[in-house]
Amino acid sequence: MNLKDFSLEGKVAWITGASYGIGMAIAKAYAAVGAKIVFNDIKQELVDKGVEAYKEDGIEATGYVCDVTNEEQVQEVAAKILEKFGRIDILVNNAGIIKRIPMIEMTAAQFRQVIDVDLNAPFIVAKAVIPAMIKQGHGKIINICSMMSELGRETVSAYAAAKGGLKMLTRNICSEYGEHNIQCNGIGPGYIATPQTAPLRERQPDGSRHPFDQFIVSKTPAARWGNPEDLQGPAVFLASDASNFVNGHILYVDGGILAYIGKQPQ
Ligand code: NAP
Ligand code: GCO
Repeated sequence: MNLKDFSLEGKVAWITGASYGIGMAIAKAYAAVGAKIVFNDIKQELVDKGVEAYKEDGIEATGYVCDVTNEEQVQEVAAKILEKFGRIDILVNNAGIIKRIPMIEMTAAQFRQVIDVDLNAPFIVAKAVIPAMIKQGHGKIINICSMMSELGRETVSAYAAAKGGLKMLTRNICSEYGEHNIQCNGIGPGYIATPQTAPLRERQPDGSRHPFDQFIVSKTPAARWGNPEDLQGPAVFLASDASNFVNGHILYVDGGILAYIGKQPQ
């Protein structure tokens, strides 16, 4: 075992939706171990903010405006990356949305929108990079899954359907392209403190903690929310040569949630 196996020196990594939050934390970790960072986001304003934030950390990230549900835009970004760097070693399908609406109140259009961003888009982006990865003779694809790849919860039917599907897309990419030395794995974050989960942590008018916040802390053996930084080590591992025989796996980074039935009554 050579610890250099964890290095990403000289590799090119594309992280989708990485102008803040989990995607940015992963990108910063990749840069710290030597990778060149490319990211996209849906709005110019977000891309500009992202580029600035990377710069503050001494990272020269390349940012593109691109809607991951738009196959033409995604293919264009893949072509630009190949033109600029000549390779795409790592793809992280991070961009995602959630709609917390009881299923019988959710419109079919809202359901489809979540499926489009959280499931169809990872297919579109992976499809855009796999040919280059085959040519290179190697590639790493990491799909950001969720607790909802395994568990259900009130109000997140579309998200759970998409993230469950993303788990199976991960296994299928592994099955279909593993022989080309492409490893496709997932990371299933537990409850991570980011803007996406901010509504679940809002203080109550009387200053007390949100009931969902209390519920998550009691449901997590680690007894806390995760931070985007908790995902950095696992993400580096799955992007690096240290994981070359790990394929089709979902690595849950959840402080133990999936292992735990919940606090027993006192
Ligand atoms: P997030 O709010 O989901 O951030 C994702 C980024 O993707 C945002 O910048 C967002 O832009 C962008 N995006 C949305 N739709 C897009 C599109 N069509 N094309 C391009 N970019 C798009 O924040 P996050 O909490 O860091 O989540 C990152 C990933 O982790 C998501 O896949 C999420 O489902 C997953 N995840 C999060 C948690 C958690 O607890 N936070 C737990 C498990 C899994 P906008 O700001 O404009 O929306
Ligand atoms: C929710 C969703 C997400 C979670 C995450 C869990 O319960 O609202 O599941 O917001 O943060 O995806 O892994």
